Amino acid sequence: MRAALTAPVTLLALSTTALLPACTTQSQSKEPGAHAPSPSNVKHLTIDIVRTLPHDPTALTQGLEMAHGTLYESTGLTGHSAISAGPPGTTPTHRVKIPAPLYAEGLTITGPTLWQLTWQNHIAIQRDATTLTELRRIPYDTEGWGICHQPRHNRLVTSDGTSTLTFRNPSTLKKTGSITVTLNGHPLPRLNELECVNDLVYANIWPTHRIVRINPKTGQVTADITIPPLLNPTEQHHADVLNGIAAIPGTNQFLLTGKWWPKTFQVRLKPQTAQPGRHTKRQTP
Ligand SMILES: [Ca+2]
Repeated sequence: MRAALTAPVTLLALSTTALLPACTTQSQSKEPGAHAPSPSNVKHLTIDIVRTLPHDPTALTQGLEMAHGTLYESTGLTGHSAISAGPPGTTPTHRVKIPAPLYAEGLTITGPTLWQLTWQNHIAIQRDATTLTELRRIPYDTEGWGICHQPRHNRLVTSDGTSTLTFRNPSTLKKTGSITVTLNGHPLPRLNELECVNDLVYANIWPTHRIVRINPKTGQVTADITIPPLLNPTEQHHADVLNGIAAIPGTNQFLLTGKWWPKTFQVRLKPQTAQPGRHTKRQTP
């Protein structure tokens, strides 16, 4: 169960290598020079914190998105799921509880409405984006993890915990295509919360404090973003992993939060000057 993860102390130690599938070994066993790897075009980025905002520490964040000054958040767990909306860092002005058996997951705004996924209920809920009132439910064919909207392509991008991003019709959620996400040629699984920014897709990798930027035309990861420990040890002890990415429209900044995090962080991306992974530290409770 995704929410049952109780050992975040181990998460920061997960390296890129640890997340790669077994095929990595295969490529290492080839004769030297047989298929020399090409230089990586993946940028290594990290973040600067612009400001820190409060976040509901009881919110098991599963989806985060911002539109027209309103921050939308979908929170999970059966019997505790909800959707909320309001100015960032304030008590939400709107909140709708989602009773069992539904377990809410990602959300995305599609103009005057929004879609909210469920994890294993095979249901997607369409809501009024202003009032959050439920408009309809439709069947959803896979596990629901992340979702974001690319208006210029008239499509939704969804994740299901694998390395596949699925493109969907924004009105019907029917599949219109898919792509396998790869990092240096290897499929990258556990894509979770998504954020569409123009033609690019950002995804955090469950269960890590790591975000990748994906070119959805090719599936290739173009940037590997290391998120340093954002919570102090006491806060992290009561929290779970990072799982919320919301681009702030009109800026190059993002809001980041996580499951049961007491804070939301407004951040901007910057190049990582040290070698990737070298300064990744274990976090102690
Ligand atoms: Ca998002």
